[in-house]
Amino acid sequence: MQMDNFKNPRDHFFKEVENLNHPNEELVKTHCSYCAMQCGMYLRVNTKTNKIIGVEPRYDWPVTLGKMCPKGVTAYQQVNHQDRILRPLIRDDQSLKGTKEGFREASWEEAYDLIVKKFKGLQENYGKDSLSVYGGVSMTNEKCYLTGKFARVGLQTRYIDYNGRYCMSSAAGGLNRSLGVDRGSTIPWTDIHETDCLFIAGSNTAECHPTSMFRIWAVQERGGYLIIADPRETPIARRADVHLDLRPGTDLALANGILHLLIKNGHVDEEFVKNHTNGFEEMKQVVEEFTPELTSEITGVAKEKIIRAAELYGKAPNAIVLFARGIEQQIKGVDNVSAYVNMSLVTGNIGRPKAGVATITGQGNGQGGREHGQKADALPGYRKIANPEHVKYVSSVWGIEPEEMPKEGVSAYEMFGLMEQKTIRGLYLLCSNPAVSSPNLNYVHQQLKNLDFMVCVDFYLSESAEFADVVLPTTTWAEDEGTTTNVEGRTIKINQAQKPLGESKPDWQIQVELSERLGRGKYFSHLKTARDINDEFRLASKGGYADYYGATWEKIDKQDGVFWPCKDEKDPGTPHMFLDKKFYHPDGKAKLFALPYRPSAEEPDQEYPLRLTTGRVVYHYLSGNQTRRIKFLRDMCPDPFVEVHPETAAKYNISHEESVRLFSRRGEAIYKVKITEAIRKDTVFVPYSWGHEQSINLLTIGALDPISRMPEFKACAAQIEKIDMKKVK
Ligand SMILES: Nc1nc2c(c(=O)[nH]1)N[C@H]1C(S)=C(S)[C@@H](COP(=O)(O)OP(=O)(O)OC[C@H]3O[C@@H](n4cnc5c(=O)[nH]c(N)nc54)[C@H](O)[C@@H]3O)O[C@H]1N2
Ligand SMILES: Nc1nc2c(c(=O)[nH]1)N[C@H]1C(S)=C(S)[C@@H](COP(=O)(O)OP(=O)(O)OC[C@H]3O[C@@H](n4cnc5c(=O)[nH]c(N)nc54)[C@H](O)[C@@H]3O)O[C@H]1N2
Ligand code: SF4
Ligand SMILES: [Mo]
Repeated sequence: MQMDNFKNPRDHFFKEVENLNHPNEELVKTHCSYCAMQCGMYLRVNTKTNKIIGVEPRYDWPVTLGKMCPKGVTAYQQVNHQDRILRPLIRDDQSLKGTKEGFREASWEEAYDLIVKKFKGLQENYGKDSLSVYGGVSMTNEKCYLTGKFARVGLQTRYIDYNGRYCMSSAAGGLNRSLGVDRGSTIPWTDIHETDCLFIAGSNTAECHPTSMFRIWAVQERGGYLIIADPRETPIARRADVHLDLRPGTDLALANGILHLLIKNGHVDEEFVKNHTNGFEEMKQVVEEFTPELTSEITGVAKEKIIRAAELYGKAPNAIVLFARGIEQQIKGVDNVSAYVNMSLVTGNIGRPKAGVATITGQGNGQGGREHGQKADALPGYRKIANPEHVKYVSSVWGIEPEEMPKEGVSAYEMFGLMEQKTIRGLYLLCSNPAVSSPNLNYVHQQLKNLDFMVCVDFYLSESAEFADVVLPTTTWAEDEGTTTNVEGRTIKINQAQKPLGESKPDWQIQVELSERLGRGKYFSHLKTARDINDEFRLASKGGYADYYGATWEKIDKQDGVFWPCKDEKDPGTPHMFLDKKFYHPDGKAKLFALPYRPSAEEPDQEYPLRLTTGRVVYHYLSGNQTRRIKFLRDMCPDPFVEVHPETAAKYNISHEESVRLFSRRGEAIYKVKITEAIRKDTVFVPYSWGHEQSINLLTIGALDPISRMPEFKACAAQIEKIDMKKVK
C-alpha cells in the first residue's frame, strides 16, 4: 500500500462502517462509476432483494480517504432507475430516426439476427471496412480490450475509435512525444500534498476532480504555493497564490514566457538538462522572444503575475505540474502539453517523489481505456498497428495471422467525415453519446442520420440512441466486475454488487455472442467471464509499455491497486515513473520541444467578437445522459447557462438570468445568463452536459489538433444577442 502521511481523522469510523451490520445488508467494496479519481466506496446491498440501496464511503482507500462528491454519493441511483432499458429495442419506422419514438421491444435473438443480417449485408456489398465501432472509457479494461478485438477480429474492420479522442488524446500525444510514454501521471496522487509548488493549467479541479482538493489545499497549508492558469476564476483559482487568467488558446505563449524567465533567472537544472534531455538549445531560441511584455500582450495576463509564477515555480525545491482539458482540447493541445512538460524538464522536476507532471485524466477508465486498443492506431499494451512486431505479437494472442490485422483507422470526429462520404455505412456505438459530446453537432447529427444501420449499446436511451436502428441494453458498472486504471495509473478492481437488471447484459457478453453469430466464435467463445477476459488482456499487454501482465486481481486486492508497468508476479508495479532517470525514448532521454506560438483555428473578429470556451459543472457528468436522470443532481443544476462578465453584460444590455441567443458560424442556442466576475471580459463559458437544443456543441468547431486529432472544444468565436421579446410569442 502507498505510504501516506495524511492521517485520516475518521479512521475509527471506517471500522464502524465495516461493522454497520444493518440487518439484511451487505457492503460491496468498489469504486465510483464516474471520473478518474475512482473514489473508493462500498455499495450497500439488500440481501433479501439482492438490490443496491445505497452507498458508504471507503475511508481506507488510500487515494481519496473516504471523500466523495455529489455525483459519487448518488451514483448508485443509476442502477435500479426507472429509465433503464431492460430489453433490446428495434426501430421499425425509419422516418422517426433522430427522435425517441418508433422503437419496440424485442428479444435478444431477434435483435442479434437483425444486426447480423445488416452487418453481413453491408460488408458483402461495401467491404469489411464499411462498418465502424465507436467506444468509450467508462468501461473496464476488460471491456475496452475486448471492444478493440471485437472490431478487428469480430467485425474485421479497421474503423474503430472512441470518446477518449475527445478527452485524453492530446495528453497522450504530448506525453509520448516528450517522455516516450504516456503514464498520465508520473507520480502517485499521495505525493501531491507534499510538493512545494503546484502549477495547474486548464483544470477546474474543484468541480471535476473534487476529491483531489484536500491534497491540493494541503500544499498551501504546508507552506507551499499554488499557481493556476485558467481564463476563469474557478474555485481553485480563487485561493491560488497566482491566478494566470489567460485568454483561451494562449497557453503556448504563457508556457514559453515562463520558460523564458526560468532560463533568465538561472532556475535551469543544468546537470539534468545535459544528461537527461535533448533539444534545449532549440527550445531556448524560441522562448527568447517571450519576454514578460510579449507574453502579457498575447495572453492578456498581467506581467507581474507571470514574473511571480516563474519565480515561485523556479525556486521550489520540488514542483508538480498538473494539466487537463483546458490546455488539451485545442488544435494546439499536443504542443501545449509538451510546453508545460518543458517546464518540468528544464527544472529537473521529474523522476523523483514529490516532483513530476500529470494530465488529470478525465473518465473513470480514461487511462486504461486509452492503452488497450480502442484507439484507431493502437493495440493492447500501448502497442501500435504501424509496428509489424507489435502486430505480430497481438495477432499471436488473438490467434489470427498478422496479415489479417486490419490497418489503422481514423479518429472519432473523422469517422463522421467517412460517414458523409459513405465509406462508413454501419456503426456499433457503445459507451458514448456523440450526439451530445461531438463538436459541430448539426453536422454530426446529419451523418448519424445518414448511416445505413446503427446499433447503440447503453443502459439509458441517450440522445445518440435516438439515431439507432437497434438499441441493446447493457449493465451499469455495479452489475459486472473488472478493472479500471485511475488518474494515477493505478489499476483497481470494480466488483459486482447486483445481478444485471432485466435482460441487460455486460458489453463483453454482447460482443462474444455477436461474434459467434457472425461466424467468428472461435476467437471469442472461450471468454465466458470477465476474469477470462482479464487473463487474455494481461497476456496481450505483456511486454508493451502499458504492461499489466503482473497486475492480477489478487495483487490489486492485496496492494490497494497496482501501478503499471507491472511485468510479472513478483513485480509490485511502478508508483513513481522514471526514478532511474530513464525516459522511454531509445536514447533514454526526454525531449524538450521548441514551440512557437500560433493562434486558434477561429480567432474572434468583428462579427463573432467573443471567445467561447466550454467545460463542466460539478453536478453533471459528460454528456449528462447519466446525471441528468438523478433527481438531486438535476435539482441542483437543471439547465446549462452562459457565464458573462458584468462589463460585457452591460455592453450587450443583458441582465442576470435573462435568456439570450448565443451563436457561432455553425449553430446557435438559447441560454440563461449568469453574470460573474469570475470570467474574462472577452470570454464566455457554457457547460456542455445537455442535449438537443441545449447543446453548446451546436456552436463548437470541428477543427482538430494535427497530431492527436482532438477537437478544439476550448476555443471558438461566438456572439451574443439579446432576444427581442416582441418577436417571441
Ligand atoms: N463534475 C464533473 N467532473 C468531471 C467530468 C464531468 O463531466 N463533470 N468529466 C470528467 C472528464 S471525462 C474530464 S475530461 C475531466 C475534465 O476536467 P477539466 O479539464 O478540469 O474540466 P473542463 O471544465 O473541461 O475544463 C477545465 C478548465 O479549462 C479552462 N480553460 C478553458 N480554455 C482554456 C485555455 O485555453 N487554457 C487554459 N489554461 N484553461 C482553459 C476552463 O475555464 C475550465 O475551468 O473531468 C472529469 N470529471
Ligand atoms: N463542448 C465540449 N464537448 C466535449 C467536452 C468539452 O469539454 N466541451 N469534453 C469531451 C470529453 S473530455 C469527453 S470524455 C467526451 C465524453 O462524451 P461521451 O462519451 O459522449 O459522454 P458520456 O456521457 O460518458 O457517454 C457515455 C454513454 O455511455 C453510457 N454508458 C456508461 N457506461 C457504460 C458502459 O459501461 N457500457 C455502455 N455500453 N454504455 C455505458 C452512458 O449512459 C452514456 O450514454 O465529451 C467531449 N465533449
Ligand atoms: S470525484 Fe469522481 S470518482 Fe469521486 S465521487 Fe466524484 S465523480 Fe465519483
Ligand atoms: Mo473527458
